[in-house]
Order: sequence, then structure tokens, then C-alpha cells
Amino acid sequence: MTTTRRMTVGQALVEFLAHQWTVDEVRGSDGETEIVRERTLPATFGIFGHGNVAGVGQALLEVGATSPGLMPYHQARNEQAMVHQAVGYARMHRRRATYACTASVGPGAANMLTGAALATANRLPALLLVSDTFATRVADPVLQQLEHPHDIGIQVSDAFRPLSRFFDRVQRPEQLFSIALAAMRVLTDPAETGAVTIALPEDVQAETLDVPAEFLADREWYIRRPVPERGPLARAAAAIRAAKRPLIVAGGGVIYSGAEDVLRELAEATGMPVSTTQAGGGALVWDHPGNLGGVGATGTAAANRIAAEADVVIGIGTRYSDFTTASRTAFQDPGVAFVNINVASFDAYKHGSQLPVISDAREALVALRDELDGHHVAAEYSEVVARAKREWDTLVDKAFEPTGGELPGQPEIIGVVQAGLDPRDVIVQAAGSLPGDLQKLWRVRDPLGYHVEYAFSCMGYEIAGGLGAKRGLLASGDDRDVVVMVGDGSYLMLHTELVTAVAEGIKLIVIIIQNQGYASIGHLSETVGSQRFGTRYRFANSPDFLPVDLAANARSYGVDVIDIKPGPDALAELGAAVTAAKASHGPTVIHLHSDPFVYAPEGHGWWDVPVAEVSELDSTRAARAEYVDQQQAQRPLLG
Ligand SMILES: Cc1ncc(C[n+]2csc(CCOP(=O)(O)OP(=O)(O)O)c2C)c(N)n1
Ligand SMILES: [Mg+2]
Repeated sequence: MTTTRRMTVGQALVEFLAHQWTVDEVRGSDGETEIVRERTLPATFGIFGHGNVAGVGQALLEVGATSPGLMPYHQARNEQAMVHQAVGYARMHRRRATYACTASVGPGAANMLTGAALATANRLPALLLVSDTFATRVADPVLQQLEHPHDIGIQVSDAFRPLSRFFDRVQRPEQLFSIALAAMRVLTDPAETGAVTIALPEDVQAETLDVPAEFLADREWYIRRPVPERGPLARAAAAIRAAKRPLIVAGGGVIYSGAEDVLRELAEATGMPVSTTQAGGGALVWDHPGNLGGVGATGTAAANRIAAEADVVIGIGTRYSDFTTASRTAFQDPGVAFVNINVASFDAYKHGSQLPVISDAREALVALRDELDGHHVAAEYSEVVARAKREWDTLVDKAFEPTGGELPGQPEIIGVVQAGLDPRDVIVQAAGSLPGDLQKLWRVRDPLGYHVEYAFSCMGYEIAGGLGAKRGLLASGDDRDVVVMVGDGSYLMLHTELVTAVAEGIKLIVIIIQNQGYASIGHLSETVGSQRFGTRYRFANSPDFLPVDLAANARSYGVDVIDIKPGPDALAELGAAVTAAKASHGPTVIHLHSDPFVYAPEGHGWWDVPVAEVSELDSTRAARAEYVDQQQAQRPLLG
């Protein structure tokens, strides 16, 4: 006879989640297999309101009382930031683990929408337990309920449907079993993962059901690592052998499947150059002779030069974002072919690829390495690649040199920060002018060392995502530092997880770059003829800077703050501040002013930002002419 326990839906769900394990059979390039087994959901974030306080909240209290440590609870300041933390955590765990996030009904739930979209866009797992108003509708319309006269059943949680890879609502307690299992499948599936949302009406959370022991027992989710089919692999290998100017585009999938060693081996064995996407930063160390750095709109001149003439592009674990392809202008060879290795067929077929290889990145690279045994690109091509890299590296060295201007530019700041860090330290960023500058300038020295959230490029991700990344590292017993660089705009949008860092004593280094506004969009605005409209932080009716003091703001939360005043010693002080922050045991904010008009070296990538077709403004008309000209290079049907 099956033993059962009478439990609430909230209790059963929390206990179920606490017993889920991810298992990853990591096959080394030598054929040896290492088993990585870890809790899929090691903890839960929660902010409580009437939707979850007595349901999932009570369950977290109870599990903490009866089984201490089984499902730790962490408070956050903002529901969106809970999801950012879960995503940062997942990135450091190569998608094997994430956090559950519980939010109350109405605004608490709605606050997680941005996080859901971010997780889904980045293909990084996050489990969202979103509260709903009453299933019985006895208390109706309850506080924070969304009432739609034409469809009373629509709730705030329905807004998660397009933002999630999985969505379901536990309308009746009995549905919990099938919904929980289906949610776990998607969460741990490399081709499907993203935001996984379980909507939980507040009354149902507190209702009971008989829960069989098997539902609460340890359950293992083996990460799918599909191997390539023979035909597609052979065709891909043949195309690569025939290529004169092949280029690898390494995406986040390389890191999520732990394929960086095999990538290096393949690059070395064949001499094929490697470029990276934002999510693929770290797939190969920067100073590997074959690493040309980022490709695309914010890529390096080296990668973009080689990309422009590549005849076979080998995408590995990339979703080919618009930035990676420079809005479909990056690849200009008339006959360019795409070998797309991806665990998701959706991505493998992108750019009309006729050489899709649907496979785990590592498995495909191991197989390709064997298939391409003895193959090497021509010596002349290697020379072209080496020269492009050398020239770019020299430009970067120059960009790091102090300009001697009144305020340091971002490139100099990046150089000083990088110089003060250890090779394994992690840089975290998401939006503004920093992602582009970092993609060009940051010299990645470790597979996990570069986390720029650039699928959603969400302002406000940085501090919360960085905190999640730090939690992820700490959970693996890894004490390397996480360094968040954040613009003043992003900081103002969402920085309150600094309080969480203080509350839990989590070390985090945050560098705020104050340039009095949205410098990146200001620059973009200028190039599209919109004259930096609405991008500066100024008084409404004067050009003066605002008296905002972000250093004082951070200090008010109990964070150690190093405030660097403008002056000739600012860069030296920044170097010393980074050293001090690294030596500290708690969170440190470093605040400094920067000149928004100093740019990173030109990488020759384009970005399609449509310009008004007609205008009374000269600036807009000029930009339109330029835009139409640039569009000529677009290849909408790249095969
Ligand atoms: C949530 C969100 N809103 C708007 C944008 C559009 N956006 C991208 S960068 C940016 C400005 C960022 O300002 P800041 O953080 O100060 O960086 P800076 O551009 O000055 O380097 C804006 C508004 C965004 N990426 N995310
Ligand atoms: Mg700014």
C-alpha cells in the first residue's frame, strides 16, 4: 500500500522541490565521465503578501522547522530582483541549478514579469511560484485582483504565459503532481529551459491533498546531452573541410555544456579561429591565439573582419542574436554557409542553415574533432587571423592607457578594474554602454569569468544578478570575487539587493559608473539623428546636473563605499579601491565619475535601429540617409 501524507498544496510543493536533483554526466574529452549531482532548487526566494503568506510561506516556515536546511528561505527587496538572482545563480551553475521564487498576488506577481522574460530570453532556468487570487472566487474581487469584465478568469499570472517556457495553474490540489513534474522537465531541459511558472491560487495553496511518498522522494533529472546524428555530422565536417575561411561563433551553449576544453582542442587541431557572443564570453581564454573576441554589432574589429569574409560559419550553442550577426550584416561572403550546432532545433535552423547539427555542444565538438582529424586551415589564413588578432590587441592596450582627460573614460576604467582582479573573478553587467565596451575590451580568463546578460539587456539586472552569481559560486565552495559594473541609470532603476547583500553578509564588489545619464542611448540617439533627446539626467528646466549622490545612497544601506572624486588621481584611486574591495569580507561599492564621450576602439559592427523616414529635422534626415546606405549590407535570407 502506498503511504500518503495529508499536506497542503504549498507544503507538498515545497517538499517536492527540495528533493529534486540535477544530474549531469560530463564526458571529458578523454572519454572519462564525471557525474555532477546537485540540488536543482537549493533554496527559495520569497516576498510575502496575502497570496502566499499562509500558503507557500507557511510551507517554507514548516519545512524549516521540521527539516532545517532542507529548503532555505531568502528574503529579497524586489520580486524582479529575486528572478535576477536566480538567473545569475543558474549561469554560475551552467544551468544545473536555480532558485524558486515565490511572489504574492497582483503587484508582487507582476513585479516578476521582467525577470521571467529575462530568464526565457537568456535560456537560463528560474522557477516562479506566482500567487493567484481565489479559485473559489468567494472573496472576490479580493485586494490586488485584476478584474476583466469580459473574462473573469484572467489573472495577473496570465501575463506570464508569453514570458515563460512553461506555464500552468494549480486550479485543484490534485493537479499538483502532474504540474510539478512537467515544470521540472522543462526547467532541466537544455533545449527548453527558461522561466518556468506555476500559478497558485491563494486558497488552493492552503488546501490539502493526500500526497504519496513517491512524490516527495528524491528524484533525479539527468540533463539531456543528445549526440549528433551521423548524417548531419558528416555533412558539417565535409563543409568545414572544404572551407577556406571558416569561423567559429561560440555562444552560451558552449559554457552550459562544459564544452570549453573541447572547443579549445578543436580550435588548436584545425586552426579555425573562434569568435564569441556575449553569452559565449569565456568559451575560450582571451589570449588564445585563435580567439578573436566578440563578433557582431559590439564585436571586435578582428572578429568582424574575419566574419565578413568567412565562407563557413560554425555556430556552437548560439541563438544568433541580432547583435551577433550585426543585424545580418556581419557575414558578407556570397556563398557563406552556416553549420549550426545547437541542442535546440529552433536555433540550429537559423539563417536558413542547411547544415544544422542538433546536438549538445560538447558531444558535437568531440565528434567533430574526431571527424576532422588531420584537417588544418591553410597557413595563409592562419596568418590573416593572427594579424587581425594582433592588431586588435594593440588597439585594446592603447584604449587602456590614460587619456589624461578631466574624467577617465570607460575603457581606461575597464583596464584598471581588470588589472586589479584575479583571473577567475567574475564580471557581471547587462545594459548601457558597458556591455559593448566589455565585449570589446574585457580579457576573459575563465569560462565563468564573464557574465553579461545581453539577451534581454535589462537595466537593473546587474546588482541582483551579481548577487545571485556570488551565491551560486559560494554554494559550490568557490570564493572567487564577483564584480558588478553598473551605470548610474541602471543603478537607479534597481539596486536594492545591496540591502540583501548587507543583510546576509555576502561579499560583492559593485562599481558604479556615474556619467549623469543614459550615455549609451545618448550616443545611439545621436547616430540616429535624435540629438540625445531625453537621455541626460538634468533638472527639468536647466542644464545643471542633478544633486544625486549615489555613493551616499549606497552608504545609507550599510555598504562600505569608496567614493572617488574627479581629479588626476581618479584612476590610481580606482586601482587601490579595487584592491581594498577584494580584501574586504563584505559588500563594497566603488563610485566614480566617467566621461561618457570616450569610446572603445571601433569594431565596425552595425546595429539596425530604424530612423524616421521623413522629418523636418536636418539631423534626422542625415541619419536616415546614412541608415538607408547601411541597410544595403543586410542579408535577410542568409543561408
Ligand atoms: C529596463 C530597461 N529599460 C530601458 C532600457 C533601454 N536602455 C538601454 S541602456 C539604457 C541607459 C543605461 O544607462 P546607464 O546605466 O547609466 O549606462 P550608460 O548608458 O550611461 O553607460 C537604456 C535606457 C533597458 N535596456 N532596460
Ligand atoms: Mg550612465
